[in-house]
Amino acid sequence: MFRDSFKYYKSRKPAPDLDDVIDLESPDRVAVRRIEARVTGGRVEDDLGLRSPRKWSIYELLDIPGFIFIQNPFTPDGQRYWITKCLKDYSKEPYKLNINAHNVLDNETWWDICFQTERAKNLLPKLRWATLGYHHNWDTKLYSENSKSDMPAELSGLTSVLAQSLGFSGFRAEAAIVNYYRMNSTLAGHTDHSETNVTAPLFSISFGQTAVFLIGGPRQEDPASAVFLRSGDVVIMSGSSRLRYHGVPRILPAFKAPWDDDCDSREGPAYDWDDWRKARTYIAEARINMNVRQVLKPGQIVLY
Ligand SMILES: O=C(O)CCC(=O)C(=O)O
Repeated sequence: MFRDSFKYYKSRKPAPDLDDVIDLESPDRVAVRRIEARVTGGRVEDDLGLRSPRKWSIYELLDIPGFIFIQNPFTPDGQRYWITKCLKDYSKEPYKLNINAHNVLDNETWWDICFQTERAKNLLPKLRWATLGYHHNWDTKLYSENSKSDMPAELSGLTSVLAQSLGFSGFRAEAAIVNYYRMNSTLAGHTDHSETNVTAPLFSISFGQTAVFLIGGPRQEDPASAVFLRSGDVVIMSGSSRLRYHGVPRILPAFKAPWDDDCDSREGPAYDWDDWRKARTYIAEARINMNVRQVLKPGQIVLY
């Protein structure tokens, strides 16, 4: 049952045995179908901080049809670029943040306070989520035409390239949740069913420390499998996996830090090195997940 597995992996005393967690760094120990990326070709991958799709390792879990995993397709510069974006640009207007409700920002941004003032200690761990595009309403679980911002072009571009590489034509990024996790954070089990379109795939992109990601079945009663998600890993919930229960019972210290690696690529996305130095201190003890969805059906222009 999902709830029992969640409790098991969340427990500190006793700590869980991680031997059964699916580790796609050792894909031979897991029942998978390997997928070749469709190569779109072009410079667009460089600009988005992606390696050439020819080099991606992509697997579909046979026991969870439609659950597709791309093992870190990002260059080290790509990791630094996206981590900095999430912390500096996606944590301010016009996007919505959980901390807006706390009235702690007075014409300042979370980034400015946390990385340029002494007030960081209190506020830094308080950022838990940002919503971009159609803002997810956590109470009603509904989207509304009256509550939306533009989607950042680079994030739409990233998910378009990922979608095209996997043969999902026509994917439109219309809503995103950026989840910010500290080492003791968890995300309770849920299904993502607020979108009018639950047939389009959902893209989940992780950076920083490692998550134990738990995925069950369509019902709470179904058993769940745990999967390690490491920095750069991309999960696509498509087909029948799109509406399965999932959550994050545990964050673990990463044993590798690909965001610190040197880059061998010629051109990458632009980010400010000084900003990265600040973002790096955050990600040393945190995980970020960008969760991107299509909301509308093909041809649909507005929600109602
Ligand atoms: O952090 C993750 O890997 C999952 C996030 C998620 O499930 C969500 O935003 O709905």
